[in-house]
Amino acid sequence: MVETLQCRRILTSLLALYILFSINVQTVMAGTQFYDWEVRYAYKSPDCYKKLGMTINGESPGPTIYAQQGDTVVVKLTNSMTTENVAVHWHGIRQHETPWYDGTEGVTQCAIMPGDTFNYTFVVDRSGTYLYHAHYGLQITAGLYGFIIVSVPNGFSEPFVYDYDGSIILKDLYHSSTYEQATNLSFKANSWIGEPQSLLINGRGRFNCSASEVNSGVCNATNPECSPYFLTVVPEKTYRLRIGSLTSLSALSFEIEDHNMTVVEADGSFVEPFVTKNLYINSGETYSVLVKADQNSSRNYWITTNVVSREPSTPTGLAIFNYNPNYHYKFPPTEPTTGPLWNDTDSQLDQSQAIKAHHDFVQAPPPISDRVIVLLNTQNLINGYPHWSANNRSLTFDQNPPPDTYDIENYDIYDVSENKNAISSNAIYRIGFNTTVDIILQNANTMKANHSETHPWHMHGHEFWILGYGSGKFDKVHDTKSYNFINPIMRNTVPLYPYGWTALRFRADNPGVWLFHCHIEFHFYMGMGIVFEAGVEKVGTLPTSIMGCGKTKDMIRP
Ligand SMILES: *[C@@H]1O[C@H](CO)[C@@H](O)[C@H](O)[C@H]1NC(C)=O
Ligand SMILES: *[C@@H]1O[C@H](CO)[C@@H](O)[C@H](O)[C@H]1NC(C)=O
Ligand SMILES: *[C@@H]1O[C@H](CO)[C@@H](O)[C@H](O)[C@H]1NC(C)=O
Ligand SMILES: *[C@@H]1O[C@H](CO)[C@@H](O)[C@H](O)[C@H]1NC(C)=O
Ligand SMILES: *[C@@H]1O[C@H](CO)[C@@H](O)[C@H](O)[C@H]1NC(C)=O
Ligand SMILES: *[C@@H]1O[C@H](CO)[C@@H](O)[C@H](O)[C@H]1NC(C)=O
Ligand SMILES: *[C@@H]1O[C@H](CO)[C@@H](O)[C@H](O)[C@H]1NC(C)=O
Ligand SMILES: *[C@@H]1O[C@H](CO)[C@@H](O)[C@H](O)[C@H]1NC(C)=O
Ligand SMILES: *[C@@H]1O[C@H](CO)[C@@H](O)[C@H](O)[C@H]1NC(C)=O
Ligand SMILES: *[C@@H]1O[C@H](CO)[C@@H](O)[C@H](O)[C@H]1NC(C)=O
Ligand SMILES: [Cu+2]
Repeated sequence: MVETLQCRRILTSLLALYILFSINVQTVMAGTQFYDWEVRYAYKSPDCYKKLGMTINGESPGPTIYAQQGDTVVVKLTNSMTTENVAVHWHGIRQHETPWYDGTEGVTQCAIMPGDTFNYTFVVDRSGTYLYHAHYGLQITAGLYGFIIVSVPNGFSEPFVYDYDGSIILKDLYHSSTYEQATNLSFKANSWIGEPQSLLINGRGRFNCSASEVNSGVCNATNPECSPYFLTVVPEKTYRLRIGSLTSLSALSFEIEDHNMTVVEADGSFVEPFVTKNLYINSGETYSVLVKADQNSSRNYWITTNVVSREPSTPTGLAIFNYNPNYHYKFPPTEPTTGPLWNDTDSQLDQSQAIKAHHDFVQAPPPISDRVIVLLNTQNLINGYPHWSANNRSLTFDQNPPPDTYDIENYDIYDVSENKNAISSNAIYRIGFNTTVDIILQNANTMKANHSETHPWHMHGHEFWILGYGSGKFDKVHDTKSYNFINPIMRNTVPLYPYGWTALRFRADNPGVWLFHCHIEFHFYMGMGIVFEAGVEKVGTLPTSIMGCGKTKDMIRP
């Protein structure tokens, strides 16, 4: 035992030395932001309905990480859940030189076991609005999520001005346990878990409880945990609202009654500003919008969020845009909006296409790519159970490598019968280091007739240029001519719309092994993702902390 502890201590200091020497002098001189987190389950009533939720230091959403560009963030994470492992991903942080701290269980690290402490140490090399969340099982659904906000370096001006900064994180909430959901998704042939019960704005929602739920004490509408979020504003001031979504399933529309929003940032990139009444936001996306508090300040206004892309059965999520601090609990006099038509895909596509790089911050993409990977997105069966696949391969820890393409000529993306079965695969694509890769995401029918779903794809370790979107089957002769090489935005998450295609380009310049996956947690759980490997020979010595667990392992470490 003593030996084991000593062994651990030595390894810990080696790790510390390694970190010290692997970070350049300039970043050591920048600040270090230290966070001490304890992850455990606690009873929570986010929408008045009491259930177990996964918390960080007792909170869900967890504490916001604040840092300045160039800072080192250290998160000392202790797993105090008694029967569950955990791993946390820093969504949008590229992890240059620290690919092992990406937090993707099974890809970049072994999970953190109950009782263990793991230090995540990484540099935030770019300002912007980012997220963090669990990357193990269905733990986003269980409640482990929050913001990372990285401010610009001293002396740098962003291409927009505002008086105050605020943040809003969106979530969908299920009352059933994630164990029940996972069991049904894995082992029941015809059991989809359905739509969420509530939409949460900054962790707060309101469920319309039944009398028996009230009587049994499981639901209490006067619990302060589920009082709506009030964003208190000063008249005539401009607010930068950072909006992020970590929904498990739902694509959302977000709006503020009688107030337009100017979109200025997306996933850390500055956007050529445009005005909108409602913001569409998919899981894994972040935006900054500017909102001026310029309406009649003798009343309050609804902040609302609604499900889009899937036929909704979840009530509107509500918060309050509050002009008068003395009216703290005053609700608006109007009925909240139910948002845009859920199936108006064209207006969602229009908004995606309106998101261009700010003219002063365009980074030109490489003019040609070295490789094109076409990924057909389908829903299939494997051994009778539903899965999601890319090119007929569903991600598991199998040894089968995946293909770069599929039978493009003959595949009918509208036909349900073509995608009955898939096979599992490790889905690892080996990419030449620093080569340029195009990915064409091609959507298709699900296992239901005349039905195709939206999938927001998220890439770890990189941003990519979004070259274009289109509907129907991608045509490599005509559609490549419509690519935007003038001012494409660089993002880490991009939607693929029903029966459509999305084209993106990235440079594989970050040595490591990185996930690229649908950010709908249930879809990823059902295999919708692939893995890129590039330049692993440049990664260097891996810290021992990422490699498994157990006393035997400790004893045989060098
Ligand atoms: C994590 O970092 C803290 C503070 O730097 C240190 O005290 C602790 O020993 C580290 N724990 C592990 C498991 O590396
Ligand atoms: C899981 O399946 C069981 C049995 O079909 C059903 O009663 C239950 O509601 C399902 N749970 C969820 C979360 O879908
Ligand atoms: C809540 O549910 C009850 C029935 O259980 C219904 O009468 C009532 O209109 C609902 N309230 C809201 C705000 O939807
Ligand atoms: C509901 O919550 C309020 C506020 O916490 C509390 O005063 C009240 O006793 C609770 N009601 C029930 C039935 O538990
Ligand atoms: C929002 O923008 C639209 C279109 O530019 C405009 O017609 C409308 O008056 C604006 N609304 C407010 C409240 O500023
Ligand atoms: C603002 O609203 C109040 C209350 O509805 C109303 O009395 C007042 O006339 C309004 N002011 C303006 C400028 O519209
Ligand atoms: C959109 O959905 C509604 C039902 O919610 C339906 O009536 C309408 O026909 C649908 N529109 C399209 C274009 O599919
Ligand atoms: C997918 O894989 C299964 C199992 O190998 C095979 O039967 C099926 O034809 C494949 N489908 C496509 C579209 O390639
Ligand atoms: C990757 O390629 C680009 C363009 O050729 C070059 O500017 C850059 O230095 C290369 N990066 C690395 C890490 O080799
Ligand atoms: C469903 O899709 C089939 C095949 O593409 C098409 O022939 C049919 O008209 C569609 N049905 C409806 C109701 O849209
Ligand atoms: Cu998906």
